[in-house]
Amino acid sequence: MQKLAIVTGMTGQDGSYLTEYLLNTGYKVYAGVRRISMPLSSNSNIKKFINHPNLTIINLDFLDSSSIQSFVETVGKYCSGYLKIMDNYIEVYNLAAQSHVGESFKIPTLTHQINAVGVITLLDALYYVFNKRFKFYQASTSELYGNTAFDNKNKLDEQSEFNPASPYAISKLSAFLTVKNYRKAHDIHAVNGILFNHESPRRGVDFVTRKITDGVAKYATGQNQSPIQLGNIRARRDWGDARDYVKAMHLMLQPTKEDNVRDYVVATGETFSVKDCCNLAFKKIGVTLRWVGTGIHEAAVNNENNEVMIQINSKFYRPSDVEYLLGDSSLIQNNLNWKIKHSFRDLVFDMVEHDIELCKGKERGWHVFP
Ligand code: NAP
Ligand code: G4F
Repeated sequence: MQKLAIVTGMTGQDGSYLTEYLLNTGYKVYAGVRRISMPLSSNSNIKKFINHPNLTIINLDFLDSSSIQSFVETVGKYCSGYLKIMDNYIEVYNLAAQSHVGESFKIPTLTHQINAVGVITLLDALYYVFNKRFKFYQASTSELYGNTAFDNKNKLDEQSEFNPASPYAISKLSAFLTVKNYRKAHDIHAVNGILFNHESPRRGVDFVTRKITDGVAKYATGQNQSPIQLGNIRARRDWGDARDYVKAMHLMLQPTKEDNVRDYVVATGETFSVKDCCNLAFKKIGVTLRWVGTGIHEAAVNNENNEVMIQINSKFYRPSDVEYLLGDSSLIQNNLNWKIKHSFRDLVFDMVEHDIELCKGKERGWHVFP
């Protein structure tokens, strides 16, 4: 029988890959999307599958509790026949969020409203409409750890201490605890994926990897020759490929063995600095960077001709930053057979290549899930 899923945040990086993956796997998907003034079809993340016959798009805004309730009730009506059959569940993937950590310092209340209060409202509505006949995936994050691993450089796993260091992380910790409480109190298959950073050609351009690959592409195609402006280039992240990570989300809602219904860390086990990302992205277009200066005066120049390629701009510093993230995803690899397929180098090269094609006015045909 055809499986059913709800995806929130479909227009974002992960939501678009996950929806595409579920549709390709034969699911019927109900996607919650907030109203915007531009037509949805102009969102390049989703235009490939927006007219898929198994995709139903319904308005959903996490800033409005009535919108959340009416979204769930609408899906409930569509699914009533399916849920009359014993052992049928609807899978809910909650990916909607104000997901920018730096911005969360400027809009903390909005961030908390969407990322924390929105999750309580959604779970409450789901429980009211579906009772226990839904499984719930929450997009949790390695930001929960803050700087727990900064001094000892240990890998972070499901047992490591949380130390949130931003309004974003605090909102996500609230949602994490809400989900755990639903699992324990109501015996619902509700789990948190503690995902470390993951990137792709569909990443928003204000996240650091895509900002770098976009800047490199504009330089390579002659569209912009001014240096890329960055903040904390020493920060290290465990960067994976979003296309591997959406498969982990799906796996987390499949287990039937009770022990495997739990929160999982999803990470590559390798860490790179923002500087490493810059070096790799420029390498893809044949430019070797040389780093000069220190602190706010640090810069990267083209080793061949001393042209300045990267500068520091204090505007991109955060009031507090997470300096070091490195995860251990052994548990999900062992329990659910999740696999890492793409390396960080391949990911950065792929993003640069994609951005160069975008600059040239071409869009590559993505065959993400053959
Ligand atoms: P993203 O590209 O920023 O996508 C966020 C999605 O949430 C978009 O579809 C956005 O819709 C939607 N959204 C924002 N505010 C909303 C509102 N008020 N009502 C309804 N929808 C709203 O984020 P992502 O990188 O795909 O991440 C997906 C989820 O995973 C997020 O919850 C994020 O916090 C979490 N996460 C991400 C990473 C990562 O490295 N990517 C790691 C750990 C956890 P619009 O298009 O209308 O803005
Ligand atoms: O790319 P970022 O903005 O990602 P960040 O803050 O790690 O958050 C992302 O990953 C989290 C998982 O750990 C998600 F939960 C979250 O939703 C989001 O997807 O910044 C990465 C690092 C930071 O240390 C930042 O200070 O890069 C540093 N950085 C340096 N210059 C910059 C810049 N970040 C941005 N966005 N822009 C800069 O110019």
